[in-house]
Amino acid sequence: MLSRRNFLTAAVGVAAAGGLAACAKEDDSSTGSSSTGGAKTITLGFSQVGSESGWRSANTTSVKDAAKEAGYNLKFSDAQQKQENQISAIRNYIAQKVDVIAFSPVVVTGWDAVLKEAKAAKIPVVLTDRSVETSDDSLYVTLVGSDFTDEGRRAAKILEKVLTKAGHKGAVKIAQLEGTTGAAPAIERAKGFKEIMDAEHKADWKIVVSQTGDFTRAGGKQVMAAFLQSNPDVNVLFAHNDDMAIGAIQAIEAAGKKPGTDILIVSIDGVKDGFVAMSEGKINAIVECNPLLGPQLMDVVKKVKDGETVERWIKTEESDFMQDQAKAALPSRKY
Ligand code: GZL
Repeated sequence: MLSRRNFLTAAVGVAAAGGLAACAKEDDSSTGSSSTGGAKTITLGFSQVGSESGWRSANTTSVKDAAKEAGYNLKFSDAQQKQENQISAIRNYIAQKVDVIAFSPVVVTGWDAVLKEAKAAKIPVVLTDRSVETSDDSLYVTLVGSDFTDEGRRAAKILEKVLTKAGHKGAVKIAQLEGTTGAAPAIERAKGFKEIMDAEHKADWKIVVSQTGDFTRAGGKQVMAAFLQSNPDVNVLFAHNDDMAIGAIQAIEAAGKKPGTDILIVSIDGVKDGFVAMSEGKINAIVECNPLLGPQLMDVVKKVKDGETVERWIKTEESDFMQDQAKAALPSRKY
């Protein structure tokens, strides 16, 4: 039984969190029904980064569909790419005493305080998609998501194939469109790409300009236009996601250049519009980053709720695609 003071604190907490989180978009897609034959329905609190890209939209759909399929009571919030909205959403879920909290952290730092609150409330936390830096490994149970450093390595390796196929001669002058500043995929994709470049192409590859486009089409277009002004001799674009690459294509064409020919483009994600751009010859290769994490996440949530041991990192399966594979692959793409 809550004492009056505790009750008020909790009530204030919920009101405050609710008020703060009002800036975020919330929906409570409770399914009500239990899929476990009478056992208590699992309530999952999920804080999503935002809706910045085609990848994110596909990820959100996968999470919501999988929660419905599993018969979970899903509380979902869209943080609009603001960490403060994610923190208030997590506080909201703590106040509501959900069974498990899952979230895709918009950036890697700044989570210890709120994760300690979840730990104190004995609510397990599962990371999905992106990881965090934390001083205490016990603050989350597992990460369900991709190896972004390996995606960066794969991007460099497939660029080698693209350059060979294009018969490229001479210096490789790379523009890099980085993801959201401070986000795990941005940090790690850049790191993996640089690892291969430094080890195998020190003499002829150079990243001549690099800036964040925040994973959005508008960001990619705006920053690429600036790149073309400052570095007109750029002949390769490495984009951390398809949405920025698609925005950059608009800027490249506006500058009277041919994307995929004058400027070779390697991107990451593998959303449908990325495959369409490849089939049109405007993107040369894509490293897949699978957003369909919902089923794996719901499986882990049940195990965590039941106190089972789970792996610390549950990685997703992914492939890589060259331009000439795009047309054949398009009909079977799921996102
Ligand atoms: C990667 C994910 C990234 C995608 C972007 O797992 O976090 O965020 O690559 C998305 O498209 O915005």
